[in-house]
Amino acid sequence: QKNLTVLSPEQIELAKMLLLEGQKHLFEHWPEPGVDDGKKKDFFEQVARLNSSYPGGLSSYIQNAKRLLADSKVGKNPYDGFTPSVPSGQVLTFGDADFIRLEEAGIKEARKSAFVLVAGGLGERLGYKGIKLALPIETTTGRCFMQHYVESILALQESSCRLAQDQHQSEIPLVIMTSDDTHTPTIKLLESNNYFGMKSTQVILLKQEKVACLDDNDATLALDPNDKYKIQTKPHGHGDVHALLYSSGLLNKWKQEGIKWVLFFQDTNGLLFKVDFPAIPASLGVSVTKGYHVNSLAVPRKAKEAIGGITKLTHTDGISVLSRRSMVINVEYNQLDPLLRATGHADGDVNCETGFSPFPGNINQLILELEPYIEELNKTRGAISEFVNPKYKDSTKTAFKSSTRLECMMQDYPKSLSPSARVGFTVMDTWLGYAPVKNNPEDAAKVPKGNPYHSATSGEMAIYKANSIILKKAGVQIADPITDVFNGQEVEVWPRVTWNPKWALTFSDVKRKVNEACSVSQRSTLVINNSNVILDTLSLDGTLIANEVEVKLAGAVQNKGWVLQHVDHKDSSNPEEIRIRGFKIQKVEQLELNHV
Ligand code: GDU
Repeated sequence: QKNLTVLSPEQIELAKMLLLEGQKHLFEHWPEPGVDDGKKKDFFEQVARLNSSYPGGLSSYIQNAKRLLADSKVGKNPYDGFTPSVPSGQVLTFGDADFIRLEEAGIKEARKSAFVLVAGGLGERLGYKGIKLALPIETTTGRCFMQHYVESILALQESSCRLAQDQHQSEIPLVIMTSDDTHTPTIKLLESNNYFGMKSTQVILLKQEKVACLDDNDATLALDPNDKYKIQTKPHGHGDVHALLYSSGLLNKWKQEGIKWVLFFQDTNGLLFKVDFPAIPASLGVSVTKGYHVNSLAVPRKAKEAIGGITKLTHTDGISVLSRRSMVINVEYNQLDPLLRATGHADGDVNCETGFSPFPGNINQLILELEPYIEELNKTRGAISEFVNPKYKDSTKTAFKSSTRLECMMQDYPKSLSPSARVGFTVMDTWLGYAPVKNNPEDAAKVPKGNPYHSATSGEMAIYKANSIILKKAGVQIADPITDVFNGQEVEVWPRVTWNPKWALTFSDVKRKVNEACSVSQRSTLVINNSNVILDTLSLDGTLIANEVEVKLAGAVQNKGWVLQHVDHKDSSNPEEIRIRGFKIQKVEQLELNHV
């Protein structure tokens, strides 16, 4: 009470709210007024931040926490009463007539889209200290994920405006959601590289706040063990992106500017724009032609692979916490297997005759139609269905091993939609796969044989594989891959083919620039850095880097090339970004075409 005198009227309101919510322990230890007054003000500044960054404020957070903790204590399953089944969605077959049609529809529409990259996670699992956006997507060119994403969006913008004969040269906005862990290094990466060619005004950073930690089932807010004037906080998850977009006012601004689609993606999916053209233009084409309000991109998924499964959930009586009788939604990988076992599938999540789980894998690339998205957020303020995952001390479930917090995921957005919402998904070809960079070498090496490693090694090899297969589909003779083991992971090594998004964004672009009379040997490296490079009668056995603006690559090119050298991930003489992939490229000899 006495301490109230040092607080502003707003802070007094917050103090009253905390008392009402049973949080008086937060102040009980406070000394007399005059002692630590500055720290007390800092404490309330933090409370104000926690209050304003959560839809409904801190009191809603505490009430939601109490409810979810009570459910967790009694072991309530959020999917109780739901029966899972395999949903049907649009399957894309790379390069067929339907695919080309969708791709074109998507490219045209792309200039009316905004991209949102969630990049607030530090990626502790990867064992890399920096931000993941700064990691090389592949080490042949060393281009980082951020550069790749920005250049791809710029190339898409250019193609889209050209195809639609857009005189206004629309700019595709790029929003990046950061967190306290990633905000400053993300700005530094962008600024020190001149935003990789994008206008700085085209990039918008929204920082997510962490949420308060909880000490017990009564949702007692946890104090920071090192600072008794601070509430302990932890990340709330990528679901925050919806509330941040809502509160930023960007959605209405975009609507006025004629934007129709919002595309969400994650920090390390190298295949997303690089090669899996299906992922962006063709899936956008699916949204356009099918009129999907929500379109999730999916890939064939190995049973138990650490990506969520797209599942149709049907409720037996129509009354459910998810408020809908049936819905197509992501079921997280750790929940899918138990859900299947509990509903009569004795073996749980297993591969079917295709060699994959019948439940397609969610890659968390979502395409939302802007207008219905705004309507929904006007109702929910961006609040997303949450969950809590406390680690209990014992089976009485009365105490936690360490503090916990509520979490949310961006792909849970459809859970609050009405049954009339058009929610669909698009599955890509098997050969493209999905290659995020999430696991450190030791964990990746433990992944069951045949399942994807999700490591820096597999992420880089996937790029070469996909690029090689695309050239092959366009008619180039590409040598078969060899198998090699890096950091204990057996991978296919294809020719190291990379290109800048300016060179080709769609399969039609590739076909236009490739003549069938070309060949590339397995030990080769081919880097295409410019838009007017034509693969004419090239026969490559070595390394060729085409930087030239306009060149026809013809005839035989042979040299000692670039060689992959094994690196042990424990060998600290190499930088971390090399060690996590288990190889480095020894540049022995190459032909480089540089003249303009
Ligand atoms: N992220 C944030 N804020 C957070 C947590 C994460 O922005 O508080 C970002 C990360 O930077 C990353 C993305 O969200 O870009 C995804 O984070 P993780 O890689 O840690 O996600 P998970 O592997 O736990 O799982 C997610 C989905 C799964 C599946 C999988 C595919 O939840 O359903 O789609 O990605 O890679």
